[in-house]
Amino acid sequence: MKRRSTALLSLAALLGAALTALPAAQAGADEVEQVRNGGFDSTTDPWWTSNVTAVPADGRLCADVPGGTVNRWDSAVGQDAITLVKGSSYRFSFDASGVPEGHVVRAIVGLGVSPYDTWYEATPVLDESGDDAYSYTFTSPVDSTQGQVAFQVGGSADPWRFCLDDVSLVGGVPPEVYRPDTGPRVRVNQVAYLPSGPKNATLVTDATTKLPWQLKNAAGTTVAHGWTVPRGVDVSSGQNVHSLDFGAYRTRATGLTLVADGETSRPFDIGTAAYERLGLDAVKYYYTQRSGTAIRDDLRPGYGRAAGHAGVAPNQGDTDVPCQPGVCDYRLDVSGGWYDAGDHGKYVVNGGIATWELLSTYERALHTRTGEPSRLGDGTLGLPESGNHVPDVLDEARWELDFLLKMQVPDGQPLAGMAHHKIHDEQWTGLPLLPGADPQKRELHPPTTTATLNLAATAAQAARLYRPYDKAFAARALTAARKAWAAALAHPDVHADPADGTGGGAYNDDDATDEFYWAAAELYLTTGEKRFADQVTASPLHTADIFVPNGFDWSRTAAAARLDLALVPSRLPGRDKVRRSVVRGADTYLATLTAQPYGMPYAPDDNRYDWGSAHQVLNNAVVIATAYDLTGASAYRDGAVQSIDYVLGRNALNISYVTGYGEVAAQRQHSRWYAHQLDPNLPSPPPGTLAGGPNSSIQDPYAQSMLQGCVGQFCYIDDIQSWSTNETAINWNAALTRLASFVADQG
Ligand code: 9MR
Repeated sequence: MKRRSTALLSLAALLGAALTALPAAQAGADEVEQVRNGGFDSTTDPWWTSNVTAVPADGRLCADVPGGTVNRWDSAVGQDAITLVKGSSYRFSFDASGVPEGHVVRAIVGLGVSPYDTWYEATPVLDESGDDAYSYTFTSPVDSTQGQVAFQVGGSADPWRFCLDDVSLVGGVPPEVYRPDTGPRVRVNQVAYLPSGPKNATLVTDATTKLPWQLKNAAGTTVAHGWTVPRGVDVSSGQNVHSLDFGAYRTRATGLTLVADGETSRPFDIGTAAYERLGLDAVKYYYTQRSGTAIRDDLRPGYGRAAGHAGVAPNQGDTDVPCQPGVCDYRLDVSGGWYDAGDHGKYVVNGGIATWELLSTYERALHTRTGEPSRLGDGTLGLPESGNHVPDVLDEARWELDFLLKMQVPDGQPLAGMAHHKIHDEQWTGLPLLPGADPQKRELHPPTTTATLNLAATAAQAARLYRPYDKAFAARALTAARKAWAAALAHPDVHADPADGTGGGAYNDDDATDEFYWAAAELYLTTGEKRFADQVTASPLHTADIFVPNGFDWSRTAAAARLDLALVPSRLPGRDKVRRSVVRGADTYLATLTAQPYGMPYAPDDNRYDWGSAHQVLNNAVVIATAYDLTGASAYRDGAVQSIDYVLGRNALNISYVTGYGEVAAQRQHSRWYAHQLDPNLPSPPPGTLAGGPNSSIQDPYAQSMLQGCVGQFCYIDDIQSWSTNETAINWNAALTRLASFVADQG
């Protein structure tokens, strides 16, 4: 505590004395200070310092922080042996200043021993005054006596002075109730409705009988009106809602609003331009996810960065990577590919489904009446390869395909032909951390059957799509696919360890039946060989109802096979039945959409929103869109187009889950390099980045502290710490790519 505040100190001491004399209930008996000597009055014990020089400074702790460090945790001040009680709420507060101003401190409460979990963190930007008090409330996700309060101050090029005072962590405080700001109760697609498409909105209201609505142009003049339809209590949100349909209005305009029940919606357009942009932005996302190459600032202003994991220190890889101890005794060059998400890991299973969905966006365009392959043609995405006479979407997918091929176990080694499941850091790293600055050791994890079949499926699909542009690559891909297929047949049950989740995600999946079906389908569609047709028709999944409420994703891949068998021309016996099965799946999703007052084709069992639910909504819509491609029936086109409304703002939180699209959009996705929320010098995610979206399991501590007891759609928070509700990921943007491309084609 600073000396100049002695008056305050004695008052506090007096109050403290008085409080102890009060009955427990009045005093807040459970409010207990966990920090020792947070006032630094005569000593800085028991605080420790790491790579800073502590200087006594008038009743505060000041620290000279050296310049030239990379990570926040490279310099720090902290205190260990903090006790925390799971489910208890804590107020974490301190005074802090920085000279020169503008530096940030990462203030954390976490585990004081390896693996140094972070349970709560805040990153304020400091000014010079030192009078700024910071205070936060959070709920502890754990019981621990090995907690730590620390102030990480590294990562600055230049030296600076950090001062700290009145550090406090008080347990037993009332929990802070988080109430999201959901804005006006009229919920719309905040971006655009297609002129000839469906136009629906949702009104949150206590009213149980119909209400009038007006559609207003930018000047405030009513251009259409009608009545809402009461829908009762919506299960996905717990709200009483009405829906309303203004599809009869078809005039292009910007800045429209809907008014009902005294509320005015956020503005939106009627037009097609936004979808042409979104169809491109969703794919442009992949360039800035690239590993192994410098990102050019001229191509993505504000996103230029040094190459990550290109064999240059402090990176340890990815050009020469060993296996985890005991897994293999060779090393592989697995450079390139895309970073999976907000981490620096690269996973064959997730890379596989993401690559498939990008390639299938292009392939769909080749074979359907509304498809326009030129939309993603050469020169459309602003890539280093633009101008090479290859469609840009194929150039982008190639970046990942080359990496996937490198993950195959070389000839002559045990399990030759299989694919390593993943490669990532030995330990989890903190945020922010640019890819080129990651100092962790990189390791290959054991080969698995599912990874091997992801490689077989995508390499086989690549063989047919790249043949017109690069015959040698197409041939190499097909050879690798055949080899992977044979290796998977020989090792059909080698699965990822669910406990292998340190330093990267586990992506465990102990059923490869769907991956076998998918790989057989891609190999058949490319080669036409009977043995693959037989494998397809013999799969138990070929006739199963695979269009389940949660939809398809990296772990449930049978739909990738079924959609391709339905769309890509072939002589498969019984192909009509395959096509009809997709239409039946679409009927189920359409029925869900119709029953949902928010109009999305997603109603998970028990209202348990899945990890990445925003992309599940989109993937279910992809099935509906495919039914339109197969039948030409407008109900499917309208259903698929309407589904995007939910993702762009027609939802309980009134938020667009796509960065840069909509008046209020997600913008703080969990990422180590789009970490603007933690470091003002870093960018936010690029426009067109999909957030994971509501996740009922709220696995991360931040979501747990804010969203306890959340209902369905409310299990989401736009904060960089919430990796279970708000990450960005290559498979999720692939779903956005495919649906946005379909919607653009319907303009
Ligand atoms: O999206 C994945 C989800 O389905 C899994 O349940 C979860 C746990 O394995 O992992 C999610 O994927 C994350 C991956 O493990 C690591 N990179 C970030 C991914 C998105 O959050």
